[in-house]
Amino acid sequence: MNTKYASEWIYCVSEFLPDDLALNGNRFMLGNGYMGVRGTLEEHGENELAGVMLNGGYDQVPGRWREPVNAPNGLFTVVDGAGEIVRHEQRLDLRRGRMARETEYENVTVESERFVSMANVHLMGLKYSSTRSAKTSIDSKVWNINGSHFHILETSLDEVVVKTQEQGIIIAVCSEIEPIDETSFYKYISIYTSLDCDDPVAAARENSRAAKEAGWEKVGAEHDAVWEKIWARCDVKIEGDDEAQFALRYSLYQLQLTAPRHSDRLSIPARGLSGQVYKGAVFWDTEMFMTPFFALTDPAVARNLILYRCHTLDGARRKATEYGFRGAFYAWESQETGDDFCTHFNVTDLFTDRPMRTYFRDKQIHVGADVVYAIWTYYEQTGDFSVFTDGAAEAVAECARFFHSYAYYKEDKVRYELLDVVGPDEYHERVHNNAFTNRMVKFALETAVQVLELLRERDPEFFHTLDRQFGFSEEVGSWKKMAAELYIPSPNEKGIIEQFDGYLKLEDTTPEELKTRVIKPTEYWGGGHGLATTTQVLKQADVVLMLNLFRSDYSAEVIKANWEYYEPRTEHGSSLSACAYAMVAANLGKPDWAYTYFMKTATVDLTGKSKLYLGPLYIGGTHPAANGGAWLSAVFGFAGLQINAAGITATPNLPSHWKSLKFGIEWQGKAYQIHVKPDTVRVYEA
Ligand code: IFM
Repeated sequence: MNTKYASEWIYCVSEFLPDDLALNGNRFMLGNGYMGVRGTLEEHGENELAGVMLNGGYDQVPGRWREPVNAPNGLFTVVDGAGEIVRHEQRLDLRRGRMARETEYENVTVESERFVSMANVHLMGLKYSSTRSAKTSIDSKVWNINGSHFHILETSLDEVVVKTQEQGIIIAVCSEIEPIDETSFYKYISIYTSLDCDDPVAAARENSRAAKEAGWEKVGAEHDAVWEKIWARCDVKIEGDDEAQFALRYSLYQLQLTAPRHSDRLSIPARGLSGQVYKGAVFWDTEMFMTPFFALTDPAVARNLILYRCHTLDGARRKATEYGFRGAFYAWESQETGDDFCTHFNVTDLFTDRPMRTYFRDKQIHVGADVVYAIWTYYEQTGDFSVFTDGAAEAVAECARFFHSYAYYKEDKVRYELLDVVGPDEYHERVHNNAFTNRMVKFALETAVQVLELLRERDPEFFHTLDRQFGFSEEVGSWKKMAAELYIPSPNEKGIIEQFDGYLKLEDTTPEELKTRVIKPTEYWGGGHGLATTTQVLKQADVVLMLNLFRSDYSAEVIKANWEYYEPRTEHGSSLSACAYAMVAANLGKPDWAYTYFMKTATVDLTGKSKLYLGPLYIGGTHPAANGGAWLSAVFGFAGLQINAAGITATPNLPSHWKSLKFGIEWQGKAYQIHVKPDTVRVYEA
């Protein structure tokens, strides 16, 4: 085993394995929400998947997918004639967000340390030393999945300016070197784009100059100080399980480095800032698995994530219109405008090499309800009413309007139904009455009614202005009716809630058995003729996720029956799945069932054990939703945290070998510490 936790805060790899390059690029990520820097070595370039991903900057090469921009790499430094690697150690310090490496080549030894400043989001710092002199520059020949995005405008050793193809975004990377001795130096690298300011070149130059003037110690200390504050808010301490402790901390680290603290126009892409997989797009992952974490640990970040959806509401309106509906239909794959960049043919058939029609974009309507869920939980937990007047009330109401226009009213059954949808389980497309979707939509409609009432009561002037513009109040009655009469599948005589109409009549088998039928290892199990399509095998938590969110609607017997029914049928082909099973099991008083799923979600970016291909498409990278899921599983699962009008309570369900679990939350503007042991709970103001 060449990887280890060198201490409770340090992750360390002590061997250089070329096969692990992609994985280590993810594992050793640094970032600050503005940019994500892959943990490749300074001498690495496009072949080793070096990456400086810019959050929110997208570009399209004609005829290819739109993807986030990988900026010129200012860390690039090589020593000619170094030879083969003899010894290598690479360390990531989670507490301070710094990566260090020491590599002995046949002819030279290289040491470096780097950070991506949390205090100054445009800045990276590199300290480099070698036993022979090195050449440092800015590498503009970068790794891209869908073609080269740059026209190079200027290039020199310390300044590269490029322009993107589609929108002509100017990206300026400038650096200043401070020599330490003949073979060692500090390098201050700055990135600005024309999305940030009018003159990115001048801004990047000035930023590097000022950093050099301040010096390594000072800019480093400012960066460390922000990380210290971050950890003070979100750290979780597990007593009795060092492996789980490290994995959970590491998950929080990965999540934090993606968080946009500096802007309310950005969110967190499904693969974080680790690359261009999934087009760098924002999915429901953010609202369901990340925003709840930030809402309770760093509400300002959660607010930014919510405002991103408010700023992109027009894109969602355009999508609703495109499909012939009213209101807002949020994108399945959202970039900077909120338009949907998910393609109609999202997977290539491995047997025919032809694009397969998938319906994620058209039918995964639950995404709007997930946005509403995040907004409402944020409001409930923070009490921040201003989010509604800053755009969230309009977003919530437009989602309700969309759902009403999407639904069918069945006269004979005297109920509303949601037909032709895709639920979280993407292996079964175009199904009717997916339990998760229907329940979430009911929640969204009820929330919309509640939000408008709240607005009318607390800010009548704003309410009337909004209403004059959009006429929501005329529709509130129809939303109430639909919420009351929307069909929610009930448990059958065995307590099982059918995932969608007809699910229980499908062939009953397991993922293990399906694997024996596979012809090509990475063939896609869903779509029109995938292996799972005609069976009850589901890709990811669906009914179980619904039960986790609406626990109080169901008895413990029903929840248990469904966990036991769906668990052996779930492939966990999505990293979003494990945490739902962990949370529900823990709340059933089965923490040892939950533990396996907790560790699966908490270690996904350490082990790299996640699905790497969707058909022939590479989908690797980091997994911020699973990282968020690790926190949710610990806090809402093992600690059994419940927050409602009555206050904060916890009902511990700790794994048998855990002695205690301690964490902080911020609720209604006050900080609390919660310390649970198997038989005791302490909640106190911090
Ligand atoms: O949003 C998920 C989806 O639920 C399953 N496929 C991957 C997406 C991005 O993580």
